[in-house]
Amino acid sequence: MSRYTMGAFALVGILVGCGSDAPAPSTTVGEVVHPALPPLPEVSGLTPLPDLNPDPHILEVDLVARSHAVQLLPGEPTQLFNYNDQFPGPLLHARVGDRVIVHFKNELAEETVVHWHGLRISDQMDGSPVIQNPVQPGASFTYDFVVPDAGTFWYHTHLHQIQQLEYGLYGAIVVHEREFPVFSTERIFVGDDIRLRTTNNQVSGFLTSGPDIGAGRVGNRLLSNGRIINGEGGEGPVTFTMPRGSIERWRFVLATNALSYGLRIRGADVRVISTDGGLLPEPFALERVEIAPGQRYDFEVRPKPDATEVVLEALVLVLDENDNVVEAPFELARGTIEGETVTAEPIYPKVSLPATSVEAASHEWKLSGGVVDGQVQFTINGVPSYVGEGHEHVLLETFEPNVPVKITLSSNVSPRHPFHIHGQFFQILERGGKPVFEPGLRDTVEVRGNETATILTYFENHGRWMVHCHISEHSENGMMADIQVGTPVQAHSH
Ligand SMILES: [Cu+2]
Repeated sequence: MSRYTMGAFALVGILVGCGSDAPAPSTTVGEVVHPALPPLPEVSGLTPLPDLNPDPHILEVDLVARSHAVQLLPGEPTQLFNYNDQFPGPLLHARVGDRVIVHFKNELAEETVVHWHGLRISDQMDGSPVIQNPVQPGASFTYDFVVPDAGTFWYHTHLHQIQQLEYGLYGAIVVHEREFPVFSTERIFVGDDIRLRTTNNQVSGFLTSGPDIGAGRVGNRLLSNGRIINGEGGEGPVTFTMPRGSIERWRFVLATNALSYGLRIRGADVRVISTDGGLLPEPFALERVEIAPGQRYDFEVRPKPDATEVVLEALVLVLDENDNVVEAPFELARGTIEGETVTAEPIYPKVSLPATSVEAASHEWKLSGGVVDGQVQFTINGVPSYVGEGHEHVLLETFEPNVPVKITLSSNVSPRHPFHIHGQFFQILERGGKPVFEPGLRDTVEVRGNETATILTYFENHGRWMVHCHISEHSENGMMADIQVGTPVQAHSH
């Protein structure tokens, strides 16, 4: 057996989740030796997709969207839309520079597309319903791209997102650095919420007005890796054991329609090591972070010497018994300390971010909304873009590639707009005109009501890209447009 094939073999073994602690053999291609990807333990339903391709630099998978019944609560199973009958969808695990081929089949009774959130790939593969014909019921589409950046990402539907995302069409993506820091264990958690009928456990009806449209749909149940963690009958947090002395990497993706919350890890010394766009130049310690729909964080987690458990909590605004809005903690994941180990310090690769102290043209994107002809309509710079069944987006602006641009986003309606720019990363510089400490690359920034947020981006990735609020109820009611970076390419993949 050639060393090449052996490498592939090792990769496949890891992807199917072999639980061995022994170091996996390295992958050798020509003269370049890549250490094998670290195993990601199966954490309550996040099963990596088996790789159909023996080439260690190609991840080739089958992905099917279809209706799927999940036992979320005692009694009737909940009818969802899922990828490969998994909730969340299967984990995609690759290394930066790998080619990813996804043979996607739509077995839903309605059209859909798949968007690879945060991956700076070609716009032809981004899942834009403007560029790609939506995948009709029974039809297939092959997504084929090279992953350019390491980090924690996710994939999800980008059509009829109010319903399809609520019904569970999402999954996580882990892309490892070429020289990745080695931890005792890596774990990944995906947060979500869902609104279920109390009578029969089914996803409750979608309202076309009122708070659901105004602030976005918020659930009555919180989910962690597809498990209900609050209220009666839920499975509770994801649980596992971790030895004292371990140093773990915990990745987190927020896949809600609209709910933002705080994240806190108790019982450990914690540093934020990565944001949407990958590792930070300098990890930092913080009591808690705020996370908005679409965003990601990676944490370095070291159990405190006297801790008996390490708990990941969502800090969510709820109504107390006197109808006051208060913040309450909900356990997403709980590691019980068991045994002891000695862990080598993880070695982080050198990371430098694009310069922010630069001359840059200033642009303004005003996020707004109101009632037009009895219909709630959201707008960017006064223009609603995505309304009803049409798949056309207004072209908001054209940018030169690789030129720094400052964009000040402002919101005069709604509590918040987590604003997502496809195919690009940016850095958050200011809020309300004042510098803020929100380090790292982002693809989504939460713009709070009556506040401005100023970002800086270099628009490094050519193409036509969607820009939109990640609250599905806002994007699908107008707060979604396209930008063009560089010269448009005439030939589309229609
Ligand atoms: Cu919004």
